[in-house]
Amino acid sequence: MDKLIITACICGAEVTKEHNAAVPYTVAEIAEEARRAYEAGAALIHLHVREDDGTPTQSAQRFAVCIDAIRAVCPDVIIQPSTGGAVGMSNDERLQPITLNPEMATLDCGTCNFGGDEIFVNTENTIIEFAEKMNARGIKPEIEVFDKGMIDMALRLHKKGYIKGPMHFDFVMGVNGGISGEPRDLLFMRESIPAGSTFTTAGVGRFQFPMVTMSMLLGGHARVGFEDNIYLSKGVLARSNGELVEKAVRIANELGRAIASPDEARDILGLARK
Ligand code: KMH
Ligand code: ZN
Repeated sequence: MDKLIITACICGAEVTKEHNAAVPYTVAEIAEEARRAYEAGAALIHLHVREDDGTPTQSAQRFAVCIDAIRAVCPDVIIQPSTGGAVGMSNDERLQPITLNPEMATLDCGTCNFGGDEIFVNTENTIIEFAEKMNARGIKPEIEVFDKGMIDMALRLHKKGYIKGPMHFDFVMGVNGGISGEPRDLLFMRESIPAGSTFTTAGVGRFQFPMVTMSMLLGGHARVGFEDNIYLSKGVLARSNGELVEKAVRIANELGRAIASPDEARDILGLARK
């Protein structure tokens, strides 16, 4: 089994300081949360950025400043900007961070209810546009799928040449509108991707640690962080993303799964070093 790549999704676009005061907004807070996650064992930072007041933004300039600040404290970590941004953003707005030519970025492969009246819109043409623009820059997509049908969409676009292999998936389990986070759900997702693909698993809320544990057992990778879950255990708020990464490392140690360094993660994911 490959070493375990731990992704820290430190900030997200929807979670706020009202949910957990440790959610980072400012450049300094984002860099500090990245540092804590990295020092605890994260090889990859899935990055959203905010204005100082917490408003989500996809501004390339804000991403550049945050990436520089993260690089200063985590020199070799893989930084994966979100192209999902926040619900309601336009495609052009969402695509801004790819102009910085990151090693990776997310590619969301379908439309999904996000609770209440929120809909995260990714039409087929949007997915193709994002994939082509990422291909042109040599950016490896992390294929974010919130439901099994989104895997099928990714496989269709792979067949048509828009998404290159080997593919790397992120199974997001437990969004209010997507697939749930029961063991059978993760087995179904894992069995639906082609041999030779890699996957990480993100469980939302109470599904975070059950899903990452199962992912570790299945040979997948693990994503933890405030974007998906703010609790260390039932009713106990995590004080930083670092605590969530530490917990994932403890579980991996118990299961005998070694932790990948950023460069080992690059080899596993086939990333072109930039
Ligand atoms: N904030 C969600 C609407 C991604 O990063 O690519 C979308 C999201 C997915 O977080
Ligand atoms: Zn995200």
